[in-house]
Amino acid sequence: MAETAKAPARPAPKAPAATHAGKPSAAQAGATLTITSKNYSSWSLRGWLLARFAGLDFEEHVLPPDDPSTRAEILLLSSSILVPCLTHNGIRVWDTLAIGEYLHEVCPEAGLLPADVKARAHCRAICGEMHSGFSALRSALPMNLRSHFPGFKVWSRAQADIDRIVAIWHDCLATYGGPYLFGARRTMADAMYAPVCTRFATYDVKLDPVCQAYCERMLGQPEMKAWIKAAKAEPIDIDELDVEF
Ligand SMILES: N[C@@H](CCC(=O)N[C@@H](CS)C(=O)NCC(=O)O)C(=O)O
Repeated sequence: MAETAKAPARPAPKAPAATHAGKPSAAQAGATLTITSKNYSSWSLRGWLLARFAGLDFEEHVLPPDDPSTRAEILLLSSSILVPCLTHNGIRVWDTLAIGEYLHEVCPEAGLLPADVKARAHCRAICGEMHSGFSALRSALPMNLRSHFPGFKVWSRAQADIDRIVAIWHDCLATYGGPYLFGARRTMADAMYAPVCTRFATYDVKLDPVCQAYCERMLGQPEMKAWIKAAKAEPIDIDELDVEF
C-alpha cells in the first residue's frame, strides 16, 4: 500500500489497547504502535521499547499472530506485512530501524541516538548489525519469554553470533563506561539488543560477568519487566512460533 493511501476501516483491536504515558513532548499526538505476540515477537519488543525509551505517549494495538485476519490487518498498516508499525500524527512508519530513526527525529530530547557524532555512528552500526544479521542466533534461539531451557546446546554458527554480540557489548561498555551500551542513557542500541538478553536467559547461555551484568540490568528495566509479565499472561501457545519470529 502506498504511504499516502487511506487505509480502509479496520476491525477493532482483538486485545484491549494499553496507553503508555511518557514525558510530555511537542511531538505527541495520536500515536499507535501495532505489535503482535509479546512472548514470541522480538521485533515487536524492539519497537515497543524504542517508543517507551523515546517517552512517546502511545496506544498499543496487539494483533494475535494466530488469527487469520491478522495478516490482512497488518497489510493495511504496514507495506512490508510486518510489525512493529508506528502511526503518529498521521504518519505511518514500519521497520524497526526506521521507527527508531523517526522517534529520534520527533523526540530528540530522549537521546535514542548518542549526541557525539562518533558514538552516534557506532550506535547506528551495531543497530544495523542486529537488524540485518545474527540469523543463526535468531533461528536457533527464538525469543520465547515463557520458556526456559537449562543446559541448552548452542550449535557452532549460533555460537559465532553470540561471540560477536559479546564482543560488541564489551567494546561499548568499555568505551562509553556503561551502565548501558552508550553510557548513562538508554539508546536505540539497548532496545535493539534487548531481545538478545531475553534469549540468553531463556537458553541458559553462559556469559562472562560483564555481559551477564548487562543482561540482568536490561531484564531489570521497568519496561522489560512489564513486557515480560504481559508475555507470560498471553493466552497464545503456538508451536509453529517456537522458531524465529
Ligand atoms: N526487519 C523488520 C522485521 C520485522 C518482523 O520480522 N516482524 C515479524 C514479527 S517479529 C512479523 O511481522 N511477522 C508477521 C508475518 O510474518 O506475518 C523490522 O525491523 O521491523
